[in-house]
Amino acid sequence: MLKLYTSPGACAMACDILLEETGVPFERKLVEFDEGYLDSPAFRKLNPNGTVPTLEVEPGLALTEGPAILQWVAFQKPEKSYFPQPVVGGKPNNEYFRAVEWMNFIATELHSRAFGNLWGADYYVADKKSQEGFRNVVTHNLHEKLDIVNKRLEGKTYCMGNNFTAVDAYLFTIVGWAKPMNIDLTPYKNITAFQNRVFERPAVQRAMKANGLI
Ligand SMILES: N[C@@H](CCC(=O)N[C@@H](CS)C(=O)NCC(=O)O)C(=O)O
Repeated sequence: MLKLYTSPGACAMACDILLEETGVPFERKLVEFDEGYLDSPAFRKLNPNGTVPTLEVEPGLALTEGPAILQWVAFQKPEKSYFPQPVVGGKPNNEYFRAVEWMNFIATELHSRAFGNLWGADYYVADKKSQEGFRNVVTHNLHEKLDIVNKRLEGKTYCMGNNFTAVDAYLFTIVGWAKPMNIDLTPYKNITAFQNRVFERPAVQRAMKANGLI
């Protein structure tokens, strides 16, 4: 059986949500960052980066990196179109590249450069006073990116249109970090409407419950 290594509230929640959506049976291994599990030799053998999400797709063979895992999970149920097909009629499918574009934007601009730097400010910047300046710059950048996302969601039910996809699972998870980071999302009406819409999905609530988040 598939085994998802995840941690409550982490970026891996996106994979948890999508696995719940697909209905593919999987085992969930919840780990806490401070328990040392991710540094254990056994886990590092699976994922040398020592991060979640990690998806063991067969004994001893693991996939790492959220966007890759999300696409792998989506293609378990191609009929549900959780991710567009890369090639249609022998030609590159523009919708696929639009979805990849979203995934890359979320991974780099929102997940890593914005929220990742906010979470890690104490780690990246040693001096307390400089940390404040760093946080201000990162927060300013985050708001610019949220504005872009808000505009891209205008008139849409989900990121790719009417169909819920892996992109939505990822975006929902990452913008969900606004609350613990005290980032006010109320000016971003399309983002908050999107959050409410995604939260209504039973699979999302199952995943959040299993992680003790609701
Ligand atoms: N580039 C990786 C980043 C994964 C990552 O940084 N995960 C965090 C949780 S959101 C983690 O496992 N951190 C481990 C730790 O802080 O010890 C991906 O997209 O999957």
